[in-house]
Amino acid sequence: MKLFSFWRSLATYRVRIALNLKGITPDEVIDVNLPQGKQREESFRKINPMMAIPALVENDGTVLFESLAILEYLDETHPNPPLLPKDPKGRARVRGLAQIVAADSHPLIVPRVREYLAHEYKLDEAGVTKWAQHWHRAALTGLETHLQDNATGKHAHGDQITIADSCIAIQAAGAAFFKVDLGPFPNFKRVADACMQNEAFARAHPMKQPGAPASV
Ligand SMILES: N[C@@H](CCC(=O)N[C@@H](CS)C(=O)NCC(=O)O)C(=O)O
Repeated sequence: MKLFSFWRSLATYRVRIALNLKGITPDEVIDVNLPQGKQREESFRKINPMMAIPALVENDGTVLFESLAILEYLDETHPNPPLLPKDPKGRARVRGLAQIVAADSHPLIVPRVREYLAHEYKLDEAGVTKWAQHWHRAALTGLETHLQDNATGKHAHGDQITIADSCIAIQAAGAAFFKVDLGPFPNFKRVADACMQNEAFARAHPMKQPGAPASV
């Protein structure tokens, strides 16, 4: 198994968490340097035409793309520990929480969007950061309300770790990168902190990856 990764990639962080939880170690982790634009090179486009990481290449050569699809694939092929609840309503809630992060928030702050804002609309660094902070806070506001629900326990859905927790952990890492204060989001912060107590999450953190700087 090969994982295409970059230390700072939040979508890859989601996948690293699931791999660690499932006890899977990729045979190879291939660095795709996003600031250098390696994701746009022809060789990587053949792996993922969307020019984004993560991509996971199975031993038979099957290329898996889109982090949430990869998480569900890993959950189906390595059922223990399960990352989705058994009941349909619980599964829908967990997938919904995950998609607030992966579908509604994260796509607005990825490098290609920030670069487009800077190059096409001439936003300076402060303007791009303001954009990223705005969309972070929008997701955090929604998540905070959802996490006030009785269905939330130690983790996003009850006391078991689910794919929603991997998305909450990456949202918290993104908030730190973009200097978004989590003070107004105490339920979110509590769940994110609970994740970071888990070694699988802590080891997968961007700042623990090869190539990460000492601080951001
Ligand atoms: N929806 C995709 C998002 C993938 C994505 O945008 N990844 C970022 C890194 S976190 C990336 O590779 N960006 C490259 C770019 O924006 O140019 C997923 O969840 O896998």
